[in-house]
Amino acid sequence: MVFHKSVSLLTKLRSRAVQQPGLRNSVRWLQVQTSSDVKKGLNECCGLQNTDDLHSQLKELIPEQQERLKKLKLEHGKVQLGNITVDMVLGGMRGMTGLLWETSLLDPEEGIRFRGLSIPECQKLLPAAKPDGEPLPEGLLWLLLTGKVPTKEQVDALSKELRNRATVPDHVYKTIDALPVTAHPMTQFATGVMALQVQSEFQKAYEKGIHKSKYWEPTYEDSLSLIAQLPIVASYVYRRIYKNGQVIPMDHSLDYGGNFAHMLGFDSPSMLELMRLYVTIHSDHEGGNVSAHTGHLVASALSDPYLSFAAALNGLAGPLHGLANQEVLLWIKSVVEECGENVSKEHLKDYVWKTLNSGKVVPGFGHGVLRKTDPRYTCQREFALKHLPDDPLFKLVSNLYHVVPPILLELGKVKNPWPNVDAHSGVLLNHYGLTEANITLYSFGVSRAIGICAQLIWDRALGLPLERPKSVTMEWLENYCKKAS
Ligand code: NMX
Ligand code: MLT
Repeated sequence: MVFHKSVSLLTKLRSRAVQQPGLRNSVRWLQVQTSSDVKKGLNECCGLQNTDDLHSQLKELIPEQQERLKKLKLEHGKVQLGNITVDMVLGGMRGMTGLLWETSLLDPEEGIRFRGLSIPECQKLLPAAKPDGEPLPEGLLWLLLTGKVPTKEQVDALSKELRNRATVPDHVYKTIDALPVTAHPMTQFATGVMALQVQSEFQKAYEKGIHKSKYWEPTYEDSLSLIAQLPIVASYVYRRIYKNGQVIPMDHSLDYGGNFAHMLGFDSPSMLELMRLYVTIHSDHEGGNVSAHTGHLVASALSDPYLSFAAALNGLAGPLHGLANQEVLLWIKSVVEECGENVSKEHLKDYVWKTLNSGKVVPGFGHGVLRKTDPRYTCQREFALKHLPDDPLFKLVSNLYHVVPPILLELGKVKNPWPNVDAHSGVLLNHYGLTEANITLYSFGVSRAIGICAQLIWDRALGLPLERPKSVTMEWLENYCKKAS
């Protein structure tokens, strides 16, 4: 039954793609996976044993992808991808193509595609906890790692595996407890991740002299354990700070996203669905964003997944990156405090100008790559329209969509005036009771591990080298430009 359903879905998507060029990427990817779907379908029909677990699938895929990379280097290694300008060097490397990142690709106009699939396609194709429900993040992890849409059975098995790996050693809690309860939640979270590092299989294997061709295996072990343990550490920090340390144990009948909401203390079915969506859409945003790039850079020195991800979390904690979701919620609450919930568009405009004139950015708007509304914003808006259409803060977010972009355009320097993912997330979590603004940040952190770790496993499988770009001084640039002119 599952097999027939997925074959008809694949057929539908393929025929749509013939008419929509934007879908061609997904289709190329769908064609690649058809043979293994057929094999799986046959196995199911004939009652053969299913050896399609995540680890075995990766093992099968790795040699193929290693060959692909080798061929790419050999045949096209000298092809130019563009010119590096002085502006790029001085402008945070914006627009400079310089990283290999397999799990996702960001189009400035269309937004993110996870292994070729857009967010709406993921919502349609990835298994959910209930009919027409939001995608399960475990399914996205599978997709990012293998490039294949998993079946519900595969996702359930992965959920179970993650639950089995979700035991956090006692010393981790003790390490967090050594910090004052007033320490920034992200400091407590990242400290917890560093304490988890003690268990790194990669580090142990490296010390024993593991051959480089096998690096990916302990990286896979560490990555899955880290992903499994993060919701426990994040919810421990939350409950320590805000709920007198009353910890809620994991529910072994729940999936990954559902359990995260449950351990934070929120059990309403809509909140569970929100958390599944939240974790899915924040997981990966190609390789150049600060957290992903940091994780990748640190890992390129053969630091293990715990060390690499802790570094990524510290990047995520900056207000221009992940902390923007906290800034948005605080900013929206400050609007309500000053102007009331039913603030008019005119007052809202004044408030936006006041923010800009005090030398601050309007949080939740703009992007380093995107040039249109972030599809992660759009899908959160659709969630709000379905589940909380009358929430006053949601209405405020909707009004901001009309008020902020023209003002940012008026500034004349902002390249993208449209809202990004962070413009919406805090208000949704707030609706279900997660009112403490900085919790939105750890949820982002839990989710981002899925993308960073999936790529890190591929970094090791493909043997990607130490990352070490060349830097220059202003004097060097001045001399170079003089000679060039
Ligand atoms: N409000 C005010 N000014 C802005 C904004 C904004 N929302 N966005 C860009 N600008 C300014 C920017 O500060 C820069 O000014 P200056 O030249 O004086 O330094 C100018 O416009 C040009 O910046 P851009 O090239 O458009 O943007 P850039 O790629 O440098 O930065 C962001 C991208 C995301 C850092 C920037 O848009 C921003 O600060 N947005 C608000 C913070 C935010 O929402 N961050 C979350 C990003 C998504 N995430 O989850 O990580
Ligand atoms: C992200 O999700 O990492 C942000 O949108 C920032 C980015 O992509 O640069």
